[in-house]
Amino acid sequence: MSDYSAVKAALREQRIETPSWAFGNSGTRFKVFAQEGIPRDAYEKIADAATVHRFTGVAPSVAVHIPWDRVDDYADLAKHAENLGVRIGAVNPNVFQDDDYRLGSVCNPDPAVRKKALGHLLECVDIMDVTGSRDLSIWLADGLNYPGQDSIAERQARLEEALAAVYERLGENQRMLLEYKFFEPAFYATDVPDWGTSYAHCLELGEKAQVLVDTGHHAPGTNIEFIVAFLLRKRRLGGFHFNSRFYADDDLMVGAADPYQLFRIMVEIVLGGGLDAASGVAFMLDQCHNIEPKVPALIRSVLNVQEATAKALLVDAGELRKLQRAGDVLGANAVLTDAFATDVRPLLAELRDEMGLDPDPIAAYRRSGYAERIVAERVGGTAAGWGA
Ligand code: LRH
Ligand code: MN
Ligand code: MN
Repeated sequence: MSDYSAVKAALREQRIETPSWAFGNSGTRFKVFAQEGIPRDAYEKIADAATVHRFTGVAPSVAVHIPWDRVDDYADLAKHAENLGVRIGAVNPNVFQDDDYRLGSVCNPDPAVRKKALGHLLECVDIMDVTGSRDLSIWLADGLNYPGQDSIAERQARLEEALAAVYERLGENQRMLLEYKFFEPAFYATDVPDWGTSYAHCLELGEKAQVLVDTGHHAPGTNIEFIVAFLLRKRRLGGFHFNSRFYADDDLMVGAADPYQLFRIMVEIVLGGGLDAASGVAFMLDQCHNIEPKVPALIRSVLNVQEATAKALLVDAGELRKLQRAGDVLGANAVLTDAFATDVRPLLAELRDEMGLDPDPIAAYRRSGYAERIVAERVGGTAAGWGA
């Protein structure tokens, strides 16, 4: 059995970033169910993110999505975050919602549209300069619906050109995370469909370009922990967008669909040194809470990541290696399944107590009156930006 104090020390250091858009209303293409108390602007989204941090103690940053979180003064927004005990994390450009992007953004056949998209990506780096953000988190909706619609190869060349221009613009302590997704909104071919494509572009660009793994962006049955182990070993795992899925990019709460998969991912992270701050792996959530209340859903998600991490930390790495070398298939497998079967909730409750937090963050949130207060104070919350 591992040393609990080391497990707790590692958990204390782990940081989980919340996404601003998860606090807004969202839905499917069939219906957005509006909730009460929804943030009306980026300031209120940050206040909700700060609330998640207040009860969990490990979520001190919030990712923003531009233009969903557009404000006049980003320095003021950053100051607001700081006043509430959090900071602005990754900046996510949005080059998928304008009419101009019907045929893509940086891969669009029209140079004028490509120029506009690149301009927005660069503008987001300007915002990072002001907010002190490290990561530009790029996801492109570019792709094709029909064979023959455009040249797959030429689109890769256009992509390369735009990414190189953004990379050039990055400051010394800034990175570019390139997220992939195998389909949707494009249904025939996506321009960054998988980790291999993202990795190849990142390799060409340089060390500040890293792959972002959104757990919902793979075909069913994909071994995500393999991808994680590979990228971590090659020092190209920039971070995660955690969520869970039953079918496609469902964006459900992380750990809800398959906690064993989340555990297996975290095992590779722990064994590969991905919890060390020096590894630079960013643990971010990317979820939509279509029918459940947002703030407690995000608290629950943070707890789910912590539970998976705690179980992964319980894996006895020395014993595992010994059994692996001895070819003890069942023994090695049991090291993992034993750790997964351990109830880590008492350990996490103890840790929270030591951190001056309530051992049960969800119950504490419910008692706090925050939910009632935002319902009373906020009228006319906005949609997160899509799905309406
Ligand atoms: C795309 C995606 C990407 C976007 C977010 C809203 O499916 O995962 O990260 O920025 O959803
Ligand atoms: Mn994502
Ligand atoms: Mn997604």
